[in-house]
Amino acid sequence: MKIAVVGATGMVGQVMLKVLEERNFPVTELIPVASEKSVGKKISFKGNKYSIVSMQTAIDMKPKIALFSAGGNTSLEFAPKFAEVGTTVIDNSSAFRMMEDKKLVVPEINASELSKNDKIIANPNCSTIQLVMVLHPLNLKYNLKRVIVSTYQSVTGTGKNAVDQLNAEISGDNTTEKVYPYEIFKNALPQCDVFAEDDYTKEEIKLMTEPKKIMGDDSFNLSATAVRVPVQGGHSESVNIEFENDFDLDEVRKILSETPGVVVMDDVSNKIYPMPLYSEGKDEVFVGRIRRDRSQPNTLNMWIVADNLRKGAATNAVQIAEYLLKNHLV
Ligand code: 11C
Repeated sequence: MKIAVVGATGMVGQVMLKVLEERNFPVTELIPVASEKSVGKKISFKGNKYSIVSMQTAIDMKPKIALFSAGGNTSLEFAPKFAEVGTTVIDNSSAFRMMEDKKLVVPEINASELSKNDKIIANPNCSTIQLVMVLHPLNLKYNLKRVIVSTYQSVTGTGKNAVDQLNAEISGDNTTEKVYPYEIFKNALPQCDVFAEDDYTKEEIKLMTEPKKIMGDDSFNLSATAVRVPVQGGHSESVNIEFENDFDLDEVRKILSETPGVVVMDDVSNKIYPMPLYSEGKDEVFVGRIRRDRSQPNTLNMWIVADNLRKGAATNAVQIAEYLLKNHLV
């Protein structure tokens, strides 16, 4: 299968290539696409070298699937052009996520909504994906009432320049161009992305809107605070969940440990809990610190960690592609 990866030199694009390779996705021809300044450069994939091409060259080659991770404006301009030549686009930007006629997909939850007519499919925000992987199975059993999520997000979510800023600050170099409004080393920024409505950031708004669309349920309330921390291996989330119905903690652990793609790491007597250092490079969503909220009934607290470049972005996109292939939708 002819596959294009748009944004092939970016942080997510590179992980997409790695995940396609690792999962042995049946790529017969890879079409790596990046900005004009990278055209002609070579990248390696499954032992072969491929030249980076321009967007128009890639469109003319009519790939079956294009995995996009090149920013919202690029997606808005070029995803429809790929769709016009028959390519199915799986887009990692926020451009199409909340459009009514576009599907927003986490395969473990709602891939069955997909049909052959979906030519542009949206991949959710990274912090959303790890949250819904845990919320969804619990919602089916206990019925969500209200969720409060506070995130601790890796600098890799911002991109290469943010990783460079952190590493420069760690090494004492304060001359590197700053991506964030403040230093990130030895700091925590209560701002991920720009401020938007009602003094929430765009990241917080994504966290409060995308889960309802993916889960097909807007009957519960969601409130989010997103914080950037000097961490690289993944995003962490402290989540407080109030249910309509009461639960049993052992049953919660059992439900989550039986959920494909979720791993329970919850043994505090042995100091076992998820951490970004552990999740880095892994495809699963890790959950621990599962405990009752003592302040009110039917409520629990938990800690969710995942590699934001993997399940939060590249792996989820490749899983969508795998589903399309398996179900003859491309
Ligand atoms: C962050 N979640 O960590 C963002 C990165 O809408 O896909 C991904 C932004 C998006 O800042």
